[in-house]
Amino acid sequence: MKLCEYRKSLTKPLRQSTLCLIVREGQILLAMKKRGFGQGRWNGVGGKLKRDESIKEAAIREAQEEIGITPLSLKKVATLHFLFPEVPPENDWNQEVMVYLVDRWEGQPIESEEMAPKWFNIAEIPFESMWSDDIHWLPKVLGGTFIEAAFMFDRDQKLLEFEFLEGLGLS
Ligand code: 6OG
Repeated sequence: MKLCEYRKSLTKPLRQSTLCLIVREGQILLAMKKRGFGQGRWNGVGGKLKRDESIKEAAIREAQEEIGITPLSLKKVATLHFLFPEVPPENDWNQEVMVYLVDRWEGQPIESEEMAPKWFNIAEIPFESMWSDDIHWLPKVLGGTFIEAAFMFDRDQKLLEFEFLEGLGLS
């Protein structure tokens, strides 16, 4: 199925999730996911919203839980849809992810049960050990472009197709 057809076939809103990219002069803090969805990949920190929580509250809570820091500035830089048409809906892999850049925070990044953080030079981001969508949008948002995009994967988490949807009011 084509990405545009699958998007049209979706009948309910996607589950919302957050992703914070912590940045400082020329560097980005990524964290290695130690378990569950995305295990073995470097990523920003984030996760699903809890009931009655705003997106920003969820982004802050997840950063606290996963690497022990409290974001003080959250700048929205992307809305991304991740779609897995071949995976049963009850697995809950389809999601709408709000991405934030964070350049002020409290606390020192520490390893948790779920994630192990590490600073990378922006010129040395380990894309080969990240979700395969990242190379298509992360350099753009780090360069200051706001992104709306949808990415479709197969059951083995291989990227099949993607679309940039700037200006189409995705979120
Ligand atoms: P939990 O479901 O473990 O949070 N996430 C993705 N990030 C990237 N870069 N690519 C994807 O392509 C992703 N799918 C999900 C959102 C999952 C965390 O991983 C992000 C959340 O921050 C498929 O609670």
